[in-house]
Amino acid sequence: MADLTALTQEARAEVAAATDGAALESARVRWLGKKGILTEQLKELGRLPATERPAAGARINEAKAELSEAIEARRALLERADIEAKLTAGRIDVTLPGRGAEPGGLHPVTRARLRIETLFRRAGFDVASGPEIEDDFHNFEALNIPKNHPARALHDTFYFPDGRLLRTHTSPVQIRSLLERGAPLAIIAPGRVYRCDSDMTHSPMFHQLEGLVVGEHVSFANMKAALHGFLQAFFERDLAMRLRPSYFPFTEPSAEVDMSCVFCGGAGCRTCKQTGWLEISGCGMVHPNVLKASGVDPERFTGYAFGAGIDRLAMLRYGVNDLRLFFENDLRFLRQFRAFSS
Ligand code: 2U9
Repeated sequence: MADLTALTQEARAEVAAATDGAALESARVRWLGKKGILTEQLKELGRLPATERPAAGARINEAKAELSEAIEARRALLERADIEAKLTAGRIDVTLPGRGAEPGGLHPVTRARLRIETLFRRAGFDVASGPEIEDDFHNFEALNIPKNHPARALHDTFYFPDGRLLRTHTSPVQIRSLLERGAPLAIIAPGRVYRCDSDMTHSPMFHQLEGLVVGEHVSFANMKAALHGFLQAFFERDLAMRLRPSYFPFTEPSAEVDMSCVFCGGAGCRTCKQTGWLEISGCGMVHPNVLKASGVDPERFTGYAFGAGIDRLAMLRYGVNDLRLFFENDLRFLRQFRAFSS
């Protein structure tokens, strides 16, 4: 029989020299396979005297077991090294700057609306909302605009085949609030409104802010102070404000609200058409018919209401000269508002 110790040493050296799984496997087959060198040794046992066979067989099996263990240990080592190599090659450098991580920002109209909501909340108003698809009663009838009233023609209403409509103002929100909550109450209703009208200064969808205060001693003077206070807070400056007589079916008396031009301070410029004034809102004392339709006793309660365009407020605050820019969603335009807080 061959020298088992020498054979085992040679086999171990081969295993130790294997640098990948394939080399290791071929070493295993060469030494421990069916026709492997150590396996062949077992077949030689028959040539030994019977008394030596058991001891010799045991030594061969021991050598086979040791080699098998060495092969498995080497396999585990190579596999670990392989995983380490893969991890090193695929390592992600978390300190590298990110790619394309552009922060988003709120739309300027949203910023203006949030700013308006904050200021009115601070003054004790609740923020109310309601459906954009309305019925004739909440959008017109309850607001003292009966069928065939000329004011309906001014509203350019989008109708659905079933008679429902896209609200033309946020006034129906306030009718619903009055019907649900009753008086006294102080709310603003900001939101989208729709009119079948589109040109340089009109969009078929725009954003309105309306406000309503109903109580036992609510006066025209209260309204004037609230509106002036709001405009000064919104534009963060001292502004002059004036009221001009006007007409709305849902308020009596009614007025248009002008403020001194935010661009020229009243001296006269292109934006204010050299008048020094900008038309910014409409307002008035809630018509008794409107209070009645909302279940409020007009003998006991009075109220004021106002309406303004949020888009226009945003244009004036941020210096935007074309309403359509708000609706095109051109990123080059929108990006300019990222830095504003509100
Ligand atoms: C109730 C009672 C009264 C809401 C009012 C205006 C005056 C007004 C326009 C301004 C520019 C609409 O955005 S705009 O086109 N609105 O002038 N709106 S008073 O009056 C109400 C609302 C609800 C229950």
